[in-house]
Amino acid sequence: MPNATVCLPTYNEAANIELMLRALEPLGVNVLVIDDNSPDGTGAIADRLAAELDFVSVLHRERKEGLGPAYIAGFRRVIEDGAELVLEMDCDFSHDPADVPRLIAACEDGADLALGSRYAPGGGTEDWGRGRRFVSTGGSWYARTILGVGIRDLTGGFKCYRRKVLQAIDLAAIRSKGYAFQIETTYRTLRAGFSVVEVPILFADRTHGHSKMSRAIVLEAIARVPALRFEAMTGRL
Ligand SMILES: Nc1nc2c(ncn2[C@@H]2O[C@H](COP(=O)(O)OP(=O)(O)OP(=O)(O)O)[C@@H](O)[C@H]2O)c(=O)[nH]1
Ligand SMILES: [Mg+2]
Repeated sequence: MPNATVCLPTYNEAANIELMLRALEPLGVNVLVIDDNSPDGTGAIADRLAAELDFVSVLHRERKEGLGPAYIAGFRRVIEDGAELVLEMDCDFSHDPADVPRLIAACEDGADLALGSRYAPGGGTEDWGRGRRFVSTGGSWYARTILGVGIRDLTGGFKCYRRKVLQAIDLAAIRSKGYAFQIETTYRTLRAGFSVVEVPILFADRTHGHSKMSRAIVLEAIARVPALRFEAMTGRL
């Protein structure tokens, strides 16, 4: 088993954090919880669990700035601590902890970035209405077409990177905060010449807590995609 660390960003996940850490425990991974001072006390629960469980540590940040800055802070920490594989995962059980070993295996089989994919053959989403399915598949189609890449699930946030990828892409240059962060990191990985492999996953809806998705996050992604393409065309990315 390689040295693999799951970065787990949390904002108001008090109902999920303990269940998630217990579910990850048997997998042999390290976990870094990145909590943005959640008002519901998620950070304190994570601290209590970190004191009990060797594989858990916690990075506390002062305020909520979106997923992107939280992940970048987490990536820096786990790279410094020597992780060979770095995973991204939501703490709301939309991403099944049981799929973590499949993402790790894809990297061990040669992928530089393994992407949990809802839209690769064999993947899917659970009980989504037509509206939501349209927004999500439409969003991936929009990004794939404008960026000119073959990846089907560009907005997904269940990923496993080899260490060298995060060392090669310019983390300090990433400005995206919401879904756009997922698109941008995968695009930068492809542009840097690394191999990206989609691993089919079933995406479940959260049962506890609330989504942090907002209109601003969607608008950011719509605007960032052509901006990324432009930066690539003008040699800045
Ligand atoms: N540290 C930190 N974590 C965040 C922030 N925003 C969201 N998260 C976490 O990121 C993960 C994904 O966020 P969700 O609220 O599920 O948003 P989503 O998955 O994009 O939206 P849904 O599909 O509706 O669930 C969860 O673990 C959140 O707690 C943030 O600003 N800071
Ligand atoms: Mg979610």
